[in-house]
Amino acid sequence: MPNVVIVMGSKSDWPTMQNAALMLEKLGVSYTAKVISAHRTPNLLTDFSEQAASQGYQVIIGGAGGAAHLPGMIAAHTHLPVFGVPVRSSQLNGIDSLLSIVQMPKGVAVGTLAIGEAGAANAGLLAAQVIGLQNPDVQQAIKDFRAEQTATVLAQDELILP
Ligand code: RP5
Repeated sequence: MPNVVIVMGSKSDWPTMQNAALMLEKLGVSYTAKVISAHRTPNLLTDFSEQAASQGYQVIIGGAGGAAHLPGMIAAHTHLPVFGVPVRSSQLNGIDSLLSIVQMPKGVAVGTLAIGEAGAANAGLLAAQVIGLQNPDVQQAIKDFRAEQTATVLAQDELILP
């Protein structure tokens, strides 16, 4: 069973959520992705969330847009860590998604990321960091990725300065 499961409310969320998948791939973390809607398939959402831990998943990434209850509802049904990604919506540009996900009442936690692609990529990174606690290969891949990122920025500086 993959370590991480990416859940999204609609197939239309995939262009955003694939950034989480790409990050997990880069860091060598096994994952799967599913479309489950909090509003349109509520019973499936409950079943999935209740069984996620016994299925062997270790981290859940939930992405949704608009009235984005998905990550919070998943978190309500599982003790696994849940990271929420606000998907940019057409009406309110993702502010609605962000506020829906971030304002969890005390007692049920969702780690909320930034709106859109950066948030999805960072959700993948955070999920990998959790998996990396028990997996030295993933931990090393994260260190390599960070070093690569640092080198890229330093190289940009050299290009600009005389
Ligand atoms: C949410 O509604 C989904 O997460 C998606 O971001 C949004 C729009 O869904 P579609 O109408 O594109 O299926 O539940």
